[in-house]
Amino acid sequence: MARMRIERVTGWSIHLPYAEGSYRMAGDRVTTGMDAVVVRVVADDGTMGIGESGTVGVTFDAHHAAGQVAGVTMLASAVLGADPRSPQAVHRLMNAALTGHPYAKSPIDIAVWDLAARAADTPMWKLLGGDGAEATPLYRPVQGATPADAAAKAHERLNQGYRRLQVKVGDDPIVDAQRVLAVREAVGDETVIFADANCGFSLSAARRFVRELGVDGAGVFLEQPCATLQDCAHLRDSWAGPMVIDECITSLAALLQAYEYGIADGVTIKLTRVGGITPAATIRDVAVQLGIGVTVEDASGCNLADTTFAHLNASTPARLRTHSVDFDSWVTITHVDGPSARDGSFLRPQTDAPGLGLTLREEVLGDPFVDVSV
Ligand code: 0XW
Ligand code: MG
Repeated sequence: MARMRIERVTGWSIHLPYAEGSYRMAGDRVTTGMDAVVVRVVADDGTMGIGESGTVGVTFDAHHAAGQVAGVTMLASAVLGADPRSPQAVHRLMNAALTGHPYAKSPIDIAVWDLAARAADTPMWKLLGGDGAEATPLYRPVQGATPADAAAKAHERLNQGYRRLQVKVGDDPIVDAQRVLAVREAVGDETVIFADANCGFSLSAARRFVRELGVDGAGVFLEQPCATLQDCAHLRDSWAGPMVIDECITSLAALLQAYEYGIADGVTIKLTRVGGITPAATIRDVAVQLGIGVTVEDASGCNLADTTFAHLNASTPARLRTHSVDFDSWVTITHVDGPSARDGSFLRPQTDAPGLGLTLREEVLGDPFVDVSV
């Protein structure tokens, strides 16, 4: 087989403003948009791949947008000349060039996977081991200062077509519980509710919160109640319901630790947090072997990111595929051409085109911050 090599790497950064103006997580972490980095990798035969990865501000994950730009600039040169048909080999090259900094590796890794799938003339879900272009349910966060606000927002989300809600909690445990109960009352028992504290509760506040929910816990999934796996594990004494770990899933070792503690009923794997598709697929595959429900998503992006989630989740066995996010509905900018990954209340790979099946709108992205070639 003739050798193929990466001949050019280009990177852009873009700010994606929210259509709804702002987004709030526990602890008054308010953002008005998300920052993303978009990478295009081109091989010597002209085959290209694209990837998007970003953050929802510096107070969510250990991820700094300026650091991502610096890291991608450095790694772009490191991967020149590598064969993109082995994304794992390219990822090893990046690890040899730079320790840590998964957020710098992620957009390059995603672009290399897209290129590899295009070179293999296959949609990405197939390269990742999926059974078909299967659908993943969507969820959407619900915020609101008061229980009545939250209930009204929940109705709005249902009207927007979402059937799964992520109610933001993690501040005052009593008010938060009242908000969750108001949403449950408003949407009925059929709607899946995740109560996501985004690490915001101390252990004692989390204990108070679950007590206020009542004996049946309002039928909710509790997402990342406390900041550490240890505190989430201590909460097990007071919470027998399902627990989902998000922010703490930084690596395969973290997944195994969460499993060991008995708190990983579900996990959320964020591509940028772990370093792209290569590590995410390993963590996902181990989670599946352990019988853990899996969400693959990220902290930022538009339709390029959503389409990546659609393919990753489509390649997760249906019985353990949880839900994912459609950032394209959150933001006012689209920097790719191609079909939306959103299909009503689901995400789904939309074409049989190889790779992710999308192309960049360079006129929206503007000038690149890095553009290197051999
Ligand atoms: C809902 N999200 C995907 C959006 C933000 O990036 C954080 C994340 C979450 O689970 O909180
Ligand atoms: Mg979360």
